[in-house]
Amino acid sequence: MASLVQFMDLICHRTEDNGADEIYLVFNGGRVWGGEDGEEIAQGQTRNLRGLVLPVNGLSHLALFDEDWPDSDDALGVHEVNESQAGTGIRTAVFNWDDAHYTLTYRVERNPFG
Ligand SMILES: [Ca+2]
Ligand SMILES: [Ca+2]
Repeated sequence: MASLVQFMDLICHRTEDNGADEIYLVFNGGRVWGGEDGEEIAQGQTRNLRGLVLPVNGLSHLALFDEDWPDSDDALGVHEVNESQAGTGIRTAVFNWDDAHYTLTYRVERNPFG
């Protein structure tokens, strides 16, 4: 049975760049938030991701990146989301590679539509 992951608050505790980052979120290999150029975010800022709800079948992978140009983008961390987490309440993904520090809260629920 499939579950749904609902994302909540993405908090930037520390950026990877000097100044603002341009971040985007990748779920199972596809970019799902942040757009082509990334979402500009500074230390101490929060983004509301509650509009982002995605299906989770088995084990899924979430990754946060900082867009850089002309350098290649920086991976800031990966996190596993599992459909078996359904109904276990609010969880926190931590992305802290490259001296960056972001947290993203989310919850997994059983898909009411099957
Ligand atoms: Ca960077
Ligand atoms: Ca950047």
